[in-house]
Amino acid sequence: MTEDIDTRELFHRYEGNPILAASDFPEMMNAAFNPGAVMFEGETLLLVRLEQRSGLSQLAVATSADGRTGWTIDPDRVLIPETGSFAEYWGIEDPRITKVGDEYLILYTGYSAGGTVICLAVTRDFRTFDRRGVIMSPEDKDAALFPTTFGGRWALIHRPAPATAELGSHIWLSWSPDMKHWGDAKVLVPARRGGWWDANRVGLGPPPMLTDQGWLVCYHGVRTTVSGSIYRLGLALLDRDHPDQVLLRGNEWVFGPSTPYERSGDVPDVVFPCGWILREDGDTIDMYYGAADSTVCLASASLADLLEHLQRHPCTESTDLRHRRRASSMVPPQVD
Ligand code: BMA
Repeated sequence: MTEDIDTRELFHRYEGNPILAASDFPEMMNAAFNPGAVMFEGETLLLVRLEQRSGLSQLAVATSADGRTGWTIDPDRVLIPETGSFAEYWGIEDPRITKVGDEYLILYTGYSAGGTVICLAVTRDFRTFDRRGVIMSPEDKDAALFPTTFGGRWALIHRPAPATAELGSHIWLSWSPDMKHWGDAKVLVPARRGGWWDANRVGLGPPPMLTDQGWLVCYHGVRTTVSGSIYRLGLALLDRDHPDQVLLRGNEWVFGPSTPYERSGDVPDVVFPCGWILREDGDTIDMYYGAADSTVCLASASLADLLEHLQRHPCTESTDLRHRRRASSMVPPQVD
């Protein structure tokens, strides 16, 4: 860690970005992006969202010894939308992977004909996947599990969407005794309002990462502009034993689209990570993200830097939802 943390970027892009594109996969695909990431059998394993030319997505495995180069793609290691499934009717997207014992729990978005749902599949080898079905009904997405229970209960971070967009889409945390029945839900990270970079819509990025200060959370915030949305990333820290308590939330975004491969593509101005890996030095975080809904990229950061940044730039805005009604009544009327 160096002194000038406030005057330099926290994340450093890999110079070989993008590390994977649709053309790296055997079948004709439109795009490869938004990968989950985990260490598996000593290698970096990405579960990549592959969007077919039909527009529907599936998930495919890519592995690499150094997490940067020499990706191996085995065409048999895929999770494809279940035939006849209502929940996966229009494909499956954006997996987040949590290792629990010998099992890898994959939460992904099912694009159902009734809206987006959160689905769970369990694997030990990333060859066969045991589908456990829908765990959150529409509209919900951007979900991950913690790798441990808290007082005998599992915790889930997710992002339901309200019927009225004006109310904002916030990150929630729900509890379950058995990973099937979820409740006791509470807003964890509300979207801010007004001119904030994370106004109106936020969602979890990779699964929470345990640090000596608590659970580090990376989330995306969406800024809506006259020329489209900008997806950027921010940080929060949750209490180690009570993950429904937010210890810190950053004020500023820490990573946003700036390179040509992030600023142009199928959906311009999007960085969207679903996985990160803490390397063996205990400090280097490799974050794998989708760039512009088109390719898979890598950016790395120092864990100590991220935690220090959070301490130095805590949230200054009241995100107490009880203030939202007044805040929203202050929103000027839309003008065409
Ligand atoms: C979100 C998700 C992501 C996507 C992003 C930008 O709502 O659907 O899969 O990368 O929008 O298009």
